[in-house]
Amino acid sequence: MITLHHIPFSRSFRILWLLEEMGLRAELKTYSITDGSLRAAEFKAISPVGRVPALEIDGLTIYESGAIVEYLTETRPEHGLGRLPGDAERVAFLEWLGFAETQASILASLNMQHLFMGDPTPAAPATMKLEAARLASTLKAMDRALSEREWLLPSGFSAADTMMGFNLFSAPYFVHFDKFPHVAAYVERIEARPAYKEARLLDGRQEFYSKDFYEVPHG
Ligand SMILES: N[C@@H](CCC(=O)N[C@@H](CS)C(=O)NCC(=O)O)C(=O)O
Repeated sequence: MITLHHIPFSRSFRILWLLEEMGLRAELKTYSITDGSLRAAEFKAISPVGRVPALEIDGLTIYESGAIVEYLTETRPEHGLGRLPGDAERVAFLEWLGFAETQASILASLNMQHLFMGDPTPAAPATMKLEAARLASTLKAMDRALSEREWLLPSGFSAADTMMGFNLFSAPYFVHFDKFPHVAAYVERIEARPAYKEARLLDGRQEFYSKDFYEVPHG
């Protein structure tokens, strides 16, 4: 029995999708980001600052999406979705897992500024502009890598794609993708994957974004 602590359209999708790629199905415990359930003592016993994902598997409870990805790929190497020590792509694999959080932390800041700090908190246009530019530079790095290959690692699809690919749900709300054609084509390849499609059906409705694009307001 596998249990995934989950919020629709959040980083727990990385794990939902990876499990589908492995042919594994978790029971979902779904939370809302706004109703206080993440702050309950019961959930903090699972994830110390009340964040998703957390995964219960093999008698363990694991939080941090990167740690979960490493655990799943190392304990289930038959799926070929990790790059184990000794693999020529090991370092690149680990770099993408870390880079996914570099990029996601910028997205979290943009989400905070544009979506969650409503009236009467004043928006901070200078911060929004800076974070959008920092997000664009991470997309540029991805675009460069993807100009040479279909997936982030030269040998093919891996869990690095589930870590980074999830970020591309949110990124187009803040940066237009027309400058990043290889990233745009990569999103199409992701969306064509059967495991991704299945995970999207299981994910649930996003309740964050109410606009197609969030412009930086004039400060
Ligand atoms: N580095 C962590 C970040 C987890 C995280 O921040 N998750 C967000 C959802 S995408 C969350 O649970 N936010 C709830 C909150 O900040 O209260 C990971 O990769 O698992």
